[in-house]
Amino acid sequence: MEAYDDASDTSRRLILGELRTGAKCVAEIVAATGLKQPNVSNHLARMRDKGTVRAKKKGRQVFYSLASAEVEAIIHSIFSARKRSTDEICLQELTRPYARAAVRGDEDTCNAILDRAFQARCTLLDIYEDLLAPAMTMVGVWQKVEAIDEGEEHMASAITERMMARAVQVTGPSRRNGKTALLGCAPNAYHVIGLRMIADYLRVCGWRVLFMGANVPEGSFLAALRQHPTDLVLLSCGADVSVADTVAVIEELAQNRPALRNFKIGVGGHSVTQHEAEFLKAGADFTATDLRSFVLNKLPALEA
Ligand code: B12
Repeated sequence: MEAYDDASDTSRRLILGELRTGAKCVAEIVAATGLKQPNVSNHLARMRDKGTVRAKKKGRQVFYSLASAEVEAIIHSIFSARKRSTDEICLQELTRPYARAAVRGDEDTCNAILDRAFQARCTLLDIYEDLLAPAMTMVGVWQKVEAIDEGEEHMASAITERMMARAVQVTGPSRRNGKTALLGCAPNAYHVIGLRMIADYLRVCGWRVLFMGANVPEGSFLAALRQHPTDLVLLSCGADVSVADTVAVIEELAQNRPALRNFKIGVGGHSVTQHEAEFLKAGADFTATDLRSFVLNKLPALEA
């Protein structure tokens, strides 16, 4: 059924979510989703051709709604699975117990917390943004006030990376969308957990993902880009000490991209809030402060 296909696309899922509550015009959908108007119109036209939505003219305006009871049932089942996850457990309440277990090296408890999230059918986005990312922020606070030592921080990081491997296995990839993303950190940049979250999310959305991880040696990004036609290069800069190295990588990528496929460059990580201007000046097309804002504000255009 085409509706399942449409709901696997991030922008279309947002639009279909809005139409669940009744017919809406383009302006209302734009206001509710934050997507750009041409983007919304384009998706609606395609979904109308496929029989997922229908259009009805009222006066001078066109209102869109889900095309049939069958489509409504499919969209309802997709969204109620998502809703149940937030109804049954509150991931934010599990953040502290998770972080405490992770710094103690108590992987069994971390696994058990993750199992609860799976049972409640939480999405990968919710598990990453509402449980694992805030838990790691908490670990950072504890380390800063010296309530834990660096070894415990490392242990929590390693456990979290293993939990993410589990979460992404459970979610599984959707059908390939034909796009390729290359992800990595500049030389001497070691904050990789956030970037891995982006990589996992792209993979489940159907992207081909080339994940190079932390501390990618000089020249390796270009070597990989020559080998693999790539639509998007994503870098993470987790600490201010890595800004100069990250800027150097962006400059090198931006200089070489006309000769390669004209890929977009995006930067995220803890340092983008303070250093966004430097990354954009070096040639990045965008920055994003977290996974959810990347998914909502940047991914739709990249997938269009
Ligand atoms: C774990 C950790 C480490 C681990 C990293 C292990 C690993 N495998 O990644 C280790 C021990 C290696 C480490 C080292 C250091 N760290 Co550290 N670290 C942290 C900690 C506790 C958690 C980071 C984390 O994983 N967070 C969870 C993830 C999910 O969050 P995130 O990285 O921000 O990612 C999210 C977004 O930023 C975004 N995102 C991230 N990348 C990308 C990329 C793209 C393209 C997009 C779209 C989005 C995106 O999406 C993610 C999900 O929302 C933070 C504390 C904190 N408040 O964040 C400090 C922190 C980031 N570290 C810090 C520092 C200073 C360091 C060191 C310099 C310490 C030292 N003196 O050696 C070194 C630097 C190493 C280096 N050169 O890279 C500072 C940075 C402050 C600053 N402004 O510079 C922090 C904030 C701690 C603090 N409060 O002082 N660290």
